[in-house]
Amino acid sequence: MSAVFTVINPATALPIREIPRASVDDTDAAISRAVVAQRSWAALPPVARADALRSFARVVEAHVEELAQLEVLNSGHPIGSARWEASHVAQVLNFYAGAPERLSGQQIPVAGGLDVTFHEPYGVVGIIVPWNFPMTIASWGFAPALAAGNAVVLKPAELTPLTALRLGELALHAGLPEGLFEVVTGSGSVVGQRFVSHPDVRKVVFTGSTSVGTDVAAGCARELKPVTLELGGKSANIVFADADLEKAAASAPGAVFDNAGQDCCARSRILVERSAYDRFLELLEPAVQSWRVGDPADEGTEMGPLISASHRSSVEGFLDGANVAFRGSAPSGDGFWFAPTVVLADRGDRLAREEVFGPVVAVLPFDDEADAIQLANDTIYGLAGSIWTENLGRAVRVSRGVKSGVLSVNSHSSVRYWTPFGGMKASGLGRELGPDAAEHFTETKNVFFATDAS
Ligand code: TAP
Repeated sequence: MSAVFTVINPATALPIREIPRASVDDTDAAISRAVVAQRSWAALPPVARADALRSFARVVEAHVEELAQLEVLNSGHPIGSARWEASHVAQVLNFYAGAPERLSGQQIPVAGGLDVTFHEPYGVVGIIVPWNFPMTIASWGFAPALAAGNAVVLKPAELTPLTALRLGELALHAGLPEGLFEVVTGSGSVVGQRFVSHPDVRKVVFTGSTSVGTDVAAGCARELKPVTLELGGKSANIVFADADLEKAAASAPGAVFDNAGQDCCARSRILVERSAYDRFLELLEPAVQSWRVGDPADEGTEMGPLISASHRSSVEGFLDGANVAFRGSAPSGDGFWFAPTVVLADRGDRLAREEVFGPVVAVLPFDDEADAIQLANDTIYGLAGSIWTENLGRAVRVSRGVKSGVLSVNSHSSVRYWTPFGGMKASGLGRELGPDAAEHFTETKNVFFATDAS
């Protein structure tokens, strides 16, 4: 394996720059620096850690445009989305800057003394992130982990390391101690695996495919190391005939084609009640055709290219033998372009069950409420989903019946940093974000102080 790898601009297929590929020794050195830095970080007064994270947030805020432009270049994200992502990192840091002073333990009544609990940091936390949302997903791990008194070693995906590297520099610029937040670039099989096997990495946060996540979890089990997994999805957008069909159809392209469908929460199955099926498709077609695909640097663009040539081939493979209803448009020429595609699928079809991770959506009819729930749950995944209905009781029943970690009714929202996020079944283990995330980066210690005089 070469000591460097070349980062490519997915909108042009041109090289951007070469990035070092860390060896096991390089990774071990980063972990050793993190071990040292963590001891002093955890010993700081909570207010000092809070101040340092607020300062990091301010520096990120001041660099939103630079980070956004890097993401446009490296990931092909539309500039509007990339700005949102960079601002989101600052907001996540600000939110968890409130955590150090709120990590209260308990006082538990015990005869003959005083029993109290402490939230102790794990030590060094290893965070492995994918290429689809490089900086936001990283921040969901590093902000609460740092807030709880841990050091972080972060491995970005080889395809998209640029914003993570810049965040590492900005952390130092903000005054975070050397070694506390180490960004280690390189391959998953070397750097990522070393996070799993190294005895000083005491917790792993992995976001990526279900197959690699399963291996990471198995490796962590061998080391008796806790792991959080955020994995794949095949989320359902369930549209009942009593819904506001215009609104449901107008919002459906954004729910699946955002980030070119390379979104674990993509509503890549649209399930429509049979009596509204034809009308819904009529409304969906113009919405898909007006979805703006093009140069990610252009302010009006809603969708950029796919991340790589090989990923485009994999997405294309899903269209073999598929019943394509209609497609949107995409630029031709260099870059890994793929037009948004709507497919009419049957229940057993690969497109109805497997994650595409591209701008392809399968539309399926259902008969009634029970059938909708059964169909929504007919996948190994359980990450996100949406329910469109004007019937409140039905909205409650269906949202309780669908086995997914993150659902929204009459909207497609998935991620708010102050609410919990994560999947059921093959979509993951554990939760990120929300009010409890910092606590998830601690172990509870119980201490009994005897007070009896004798
Ligand atoms: P993966 O191939 O699983 O890669 C994810 C990360 O794991 C990358 O940094 C990768 O490194 C690293 N990795 C690869 N092999 C590894 C190993 N043996 N040990 C440790 N780390 C290893 O996924 P992807 O193709 O990048 O991302 C797409 C998948 O991620 C989709 O299934 C998607 O649904 C899922 N995803 C889920 C979520 C949430 S929040 N649930 C969010 C985003 C994406 P390199 O590739 O750099 O070598």
